[in-house]
Amino acid sequence: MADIQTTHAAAPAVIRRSDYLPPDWLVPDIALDFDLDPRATRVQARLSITRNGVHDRPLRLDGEGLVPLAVKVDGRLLAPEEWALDAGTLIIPLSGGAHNVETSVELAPEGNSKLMGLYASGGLLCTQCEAEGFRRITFFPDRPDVLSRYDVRLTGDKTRYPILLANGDPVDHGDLEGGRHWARWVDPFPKPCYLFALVAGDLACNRDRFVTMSGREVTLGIWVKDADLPRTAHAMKALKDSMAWDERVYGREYDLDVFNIVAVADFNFGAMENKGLNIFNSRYILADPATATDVDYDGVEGVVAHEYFHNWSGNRVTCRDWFQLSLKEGFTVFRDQNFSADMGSHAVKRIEDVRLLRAAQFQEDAGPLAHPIRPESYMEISNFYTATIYNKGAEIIRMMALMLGAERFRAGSDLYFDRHDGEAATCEDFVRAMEEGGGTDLTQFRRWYEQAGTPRVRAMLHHDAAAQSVELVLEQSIPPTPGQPDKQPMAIPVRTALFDPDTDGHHGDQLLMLTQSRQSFVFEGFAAPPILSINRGFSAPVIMETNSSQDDLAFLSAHDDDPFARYEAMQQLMVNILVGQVAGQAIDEQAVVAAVCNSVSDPSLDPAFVAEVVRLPSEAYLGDQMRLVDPDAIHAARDGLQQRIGAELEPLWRDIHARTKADGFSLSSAAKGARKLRNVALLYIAASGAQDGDAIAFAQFNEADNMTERQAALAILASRSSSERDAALAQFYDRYRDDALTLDKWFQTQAFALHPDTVDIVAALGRHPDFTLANPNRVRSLFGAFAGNQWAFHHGSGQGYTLVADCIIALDKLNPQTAARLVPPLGRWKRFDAGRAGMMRAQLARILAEPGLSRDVTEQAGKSLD
Ligand code: B3K
Ligand code: ZN
Repeated sequence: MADIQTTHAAAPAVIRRSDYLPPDWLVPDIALDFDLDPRATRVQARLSITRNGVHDRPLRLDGEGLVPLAVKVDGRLLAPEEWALDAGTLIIPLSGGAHNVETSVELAPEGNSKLMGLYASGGLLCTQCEAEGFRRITFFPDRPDVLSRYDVRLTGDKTRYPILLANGDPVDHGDLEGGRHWARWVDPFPKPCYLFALVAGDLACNRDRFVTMSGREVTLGIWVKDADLPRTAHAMKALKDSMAWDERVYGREYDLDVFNIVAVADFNFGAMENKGLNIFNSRYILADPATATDVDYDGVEGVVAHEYFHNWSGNRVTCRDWFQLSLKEGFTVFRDQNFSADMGSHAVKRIEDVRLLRAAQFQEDAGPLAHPIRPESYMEISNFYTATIYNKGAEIIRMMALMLGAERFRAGSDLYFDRHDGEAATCEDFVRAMEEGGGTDLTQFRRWYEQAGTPRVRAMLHHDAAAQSVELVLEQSIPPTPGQPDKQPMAIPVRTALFDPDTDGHHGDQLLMLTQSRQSFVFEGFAAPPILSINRGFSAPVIMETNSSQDDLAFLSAHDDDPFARYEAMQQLMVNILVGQVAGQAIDEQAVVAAVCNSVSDPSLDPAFVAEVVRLPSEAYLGDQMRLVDPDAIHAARDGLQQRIGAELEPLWRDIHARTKADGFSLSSAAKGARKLRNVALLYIAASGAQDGDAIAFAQFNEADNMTERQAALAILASRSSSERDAALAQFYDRYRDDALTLDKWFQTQAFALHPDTVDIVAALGRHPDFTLANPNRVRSLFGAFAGNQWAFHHGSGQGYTLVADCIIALDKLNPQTAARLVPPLGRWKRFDAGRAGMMRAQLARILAEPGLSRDVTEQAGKSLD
């Protein structure tokens, strides 16, 4: 592969964790004055600064794209030779230990297509500062360990911007001449600048209240466009549930008089936890039965909770530097996962979380962008908001919680919050608090923060009939990852049980600690060989390999009392068949058909759980199980098994589909579970080859009173070739063309479709009048979804690679952060045949050769080519 030459600009500078130095200057207080205008917003900043330690270094204030209109120190206007601008940074030599520094700049939010800093979205002005957007608003030491009290005054046109919001509590407001008005907000809690926010616009409010555990009343507001008000009830409920949950489970109370959330249509991420003023991608706020699926409802609940929980895990205790990002993100994901589990089903939530971890994080850990949850270096921090930092980070906290037990984990988290309240902390501070508060030694466990790569654990069970004992041998290995050729053994908590096949019971759930490369555990009292249930609850984020037979897996899929292990046994049963078939082996499918039949016929099981269990693993997950991915063979094998399960159990699926039809809409767990199972039944009816499959799906599409059933039917039809398919897509478009979030589903459903023409369809959709690169949701719906469709993206023609690369190149000029997130699928070339690998590399090289490429995309594409 050495033939590919790239001609690109010098690689961006590398920032290293080991280079951390405390800030030279602190900013205990900042006053900001915004004169808002979409084309010319004036920002005046007054910083009280103090020298940190003994040194003679000048004040350096980060800036990006800013031109200082005036610079004053202690009230005196500086002459241009008294300051300097170096690559955006404002440098002011100062002699004393404390000063007031004032700057003023002008911004054009309407022209800000990066959606970082102050920008315009649908008539609103809003901000996004994490990680380094504040430097696009004003000159400031833009690093998370500089904490300041903010006093913010917003002035703007009263008709255009009747609502003026910022962090903290509102303290004053008033009218001005010429139809203008102002508002002042003060946030008493010192915070890093990445948590700064403002919003100005014509917004309606869903207002509510929450009384905290100490009896303080908090005014809650969810601010949206007037027409969207009816779609805010679920978010408000989620917010109040989250506030109560954090008090009950972590003893953490809200601390300001108001808590505001604003929904915006153009947003690079899901949402942002700015102190007292969360700003959300509207897709995680707005929900009603006609346009939101149950997955969307759960997404709203989970993200509202996540951002709220950041008030403690992120805001009150923040990060010292961006290498510590998982300190707030991993912990907060763990908190939101447990909240959602408490609100719904623990079993189903765990399955969903593991499925996501495997799909996103295991892939990342196995590729060129693998990094530890506490990285050692980066070029562009925006590239490190990854599944590793978030989801693997959450698993690391989960393992600590498991090892410590609930009470000791709570003691550790109390110590962490209390000890570091108001500080910028490190991952090490968290681990130390867990050790001291929880009374344990996590020395070896710290390797989870240092080593990238998913550990592989091999489990072998040997029965000794004479000694009536079993020996469980566990071996761990961690594959090399970029910059880390050799790995040390991890401390891996493995929940295990040994089942007696005759009684269906087991001999107790045990937590085994695997700390060496190879370890043996002996269990006495087994006259007959038991069946191994291992990594129960997915106790550790590892790839587990066992010597379990298909019979053992079938047994566990019917009898395991740990719901995750039961799901896992069924998945493994399916994986073994499909991977075997792709390798050319004929493996009996009957065991899976029988196991699926058992699960759907067991009335004691929760329908939502059954729906998870009987679904085949995704094509991408099957690809991950193979050294070399053959997308066509995987698709054919999976399609074949789906058809067989559909056809053999057709009467059962028809029965389920008929009896799960609800009378009216409800968001109860039972109703959601019924819809989930109903949609799986429809999938299998359609897959069975039944003549009326498309008609049944089309009928569900037409008759559904909710988006969960309508979209599922559309997705099933989108993968087929029939007049019903075309009619459903056309009707969906006509009905929802003016509703951006719902129209996203139309794009996404077609991009995900397992249809032989998906590549051409996506190419055409990229030219559709409703497609725009300016809206990240729309881009993700089409090209993000498409890049996750293994069969289509890896089309043998290589056209899929070209499409995504074209999008990355065009988008990079507008919004590098969102463009960079599309790069990783092209970086998986090592897992594909030489033809595909060559084409993927050629696209990466083409991207890198693009003049003026952003730091974001340069880092991702450059690392992906290595
Ligand atoms: N903390 C924000 C992340 C925003 C990152 C933008 N590059 C969202 C969250 O994790 O809650
Ligand atoms: Zn977060």
